[in-house]
Amino acid sequence: MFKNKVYLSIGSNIGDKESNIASSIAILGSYIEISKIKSSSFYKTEPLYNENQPSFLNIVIELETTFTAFQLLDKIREIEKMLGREEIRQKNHPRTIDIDIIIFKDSFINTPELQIPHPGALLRKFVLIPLAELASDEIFPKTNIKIVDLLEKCPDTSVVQKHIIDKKAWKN
Ligand code: PH2
Ligand code: MG
Ligand code: MG
Repeated sequence: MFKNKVYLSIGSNIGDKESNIASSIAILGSYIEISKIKSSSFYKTEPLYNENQPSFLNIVIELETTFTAFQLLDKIREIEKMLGREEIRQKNHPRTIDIDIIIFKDSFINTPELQIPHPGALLRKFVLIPLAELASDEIFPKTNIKIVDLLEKCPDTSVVQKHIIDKKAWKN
């Protein structure tokens, strides 16, 4: 079956952030419909939009999948629930895990429940910096601009720092 190349942004700012992110990757990798997962470095990032909350850990992962975008969204919601994310939650409040589809092949989707490419991605260094690590020379869908050039133009001035991961969190 045809495989779609996908980029996901993953963030956590409650509890053991490293292990929350590690678990989300492990669960994604357990589906036979998902393969070739590659992760960016981890970044410690200043919270955007609601500054009155703990700092985030953020990464971007690349993967291939035979899921459609909406099937992947369903799985992501299940994984977020498994990892303790509360279902009814105000926008921009702390979360154990948040997994957002940034790019799904060259798809353009604009529905109330799913927008692809992610409309906020170009304004967020916590997305563009790890994305550029994996795909700097790729064109961001619908912009005709390389990801590395989008990062250069990004107006976001928040702090995004490389974070050395604690290998113990990855043993389970
Ligand atoms: N996610 C948000 C809002 N603000 N800030 C950072 N640093 N990292 C995030 O993942 C993040 C955010 C909404 O999903
Ligand atoms: Mg989000
Ligand atoms: Mg989300």
